[in-house]
Amino acid sequence: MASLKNVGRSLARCTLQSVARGPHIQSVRCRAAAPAVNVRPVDDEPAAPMVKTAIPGPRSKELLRDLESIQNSEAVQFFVDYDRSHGNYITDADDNVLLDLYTQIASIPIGYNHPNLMAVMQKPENLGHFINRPALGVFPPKDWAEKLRKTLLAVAPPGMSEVQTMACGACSVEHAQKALFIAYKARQRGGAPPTKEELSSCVMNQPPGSPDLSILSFKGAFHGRTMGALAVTHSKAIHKLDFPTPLWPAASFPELRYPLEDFVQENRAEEERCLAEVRDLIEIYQKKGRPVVGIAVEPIQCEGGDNHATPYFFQGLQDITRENSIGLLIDEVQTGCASTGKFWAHEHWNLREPPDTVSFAKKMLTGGFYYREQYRPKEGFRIFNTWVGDPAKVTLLEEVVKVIKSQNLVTNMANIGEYLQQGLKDAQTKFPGVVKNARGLGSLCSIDFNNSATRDKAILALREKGIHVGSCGDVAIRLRPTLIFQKKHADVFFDCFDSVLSSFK
Ligand code: PSZ
Repeated sequence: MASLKNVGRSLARCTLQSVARGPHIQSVRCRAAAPAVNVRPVDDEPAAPMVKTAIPGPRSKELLRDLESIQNSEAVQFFVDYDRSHGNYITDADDNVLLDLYTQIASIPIGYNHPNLMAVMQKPENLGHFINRPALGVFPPKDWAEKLRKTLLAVAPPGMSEVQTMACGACSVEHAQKALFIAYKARQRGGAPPTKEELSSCVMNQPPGSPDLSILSFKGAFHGRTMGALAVTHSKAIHKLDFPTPLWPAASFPELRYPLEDFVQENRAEEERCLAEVRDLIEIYQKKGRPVVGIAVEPIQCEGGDNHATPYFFQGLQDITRENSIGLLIDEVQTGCASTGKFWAHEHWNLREPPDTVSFAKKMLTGGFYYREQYRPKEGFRIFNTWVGDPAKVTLLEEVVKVIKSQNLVTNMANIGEYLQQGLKDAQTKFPGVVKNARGLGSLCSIDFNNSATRDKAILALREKGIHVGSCGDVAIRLRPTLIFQKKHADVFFDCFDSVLSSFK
């Protein structure tokens, strides 16, 4: 109950120890004649938000009391009627209809109850995938390779042709990390099998079988909450408190000034500083006897506050991994699947070669990671668990990929992203004392408030008007619209945003 009364407090509490960041705007590039976008309207999508009660309303509060008798439900914001949510609009348990720019923490690709996905659920030939969840690593369905080709491989990052499915995002990051460790040790052994001593010591968490190795990550990063993923997560204390995570190096992530194009020199110097820190840490940890086997990085630090870096930084990181013969893990759990105006955010960087591993989840519906050939383990059962994913989710993804391609939704995200970013820039011009640092890449955009309290108040004020957005970092609100978000939806958002900001002036 307490949390529903105090959503603001709860939001504030989640910033126990966040890293304040500088703002950045990604420049919008000119595109060659893009294919026409043809976003088909979703049946039953409301035309506008409609708010009838406080949110959470009486029914949500009642349901919360019930849930709280079973588990800690402090994080719950409101209960949802998923059957009555359509397209870009979410309907809560009290019949309030909200335009959803947060989309289940950026994880609904083509809106609620998309008709094509409803149809997939009803096809008799798909039922087996939904009813019988297999142990994919040992007993895959007969059409599994074909399904992977039609889905994950059809949208694979350029130059990557191998993929491993997993369940959630953290699990995907964690197994990608394991692929880096396995490849590193395999290289060291030069083709020789592990020694008897390695095999017996690893079972007891002892060297040499359980070696002292590390993965370098960045301050402000979020990669998930399982222990390996948590070891490279540094965004908030609430994620980390009480867990014995290993002491691995964390470098500064660039704190850039915005708009990026106005501060090219300063930002270049800041990125050089961070790259130098990465180089130093690799050397220090080598000397310490805890060598770095890879670097994990998000294309945009999302949970940490939507912190951007430029292609120069990521190219530099890749150079460092090449110089040191270590792996690069690009975590695209939040940035992947078209929202940045390219299918994968790292496609914006013109890397010299593909990254070594790319993790995904959220809008991809299944977790997993792509990897380069040298990161394929030589033995079975090394990257493995009972389910290693779920064909039911990949069956849905097949339709999502079809819709993305047939309606040119990647281009839609580039176009709507430009519109959203411009709207945010206009807002900061109109309300300079209230908001600043409008920034984004495609539709994945955000804006900062002067402090956390005002940001939290804005989120609640927007919700009262029927607009659902998310927070990130200490002072930002972030927009994470569906891939079928259009100008008409953006206009609804901006009308309400303008009125909330006017009330703060
Ligand atoms: O509080 C949480 O646990 C949240 S709030 C947002 C996320 C998690 N994002 C998940 C995420 C991510 O954004 C990146 C870049 N990498 C990994 C993850 C972990 O994914 P899940 O939550 O599926 O384990």
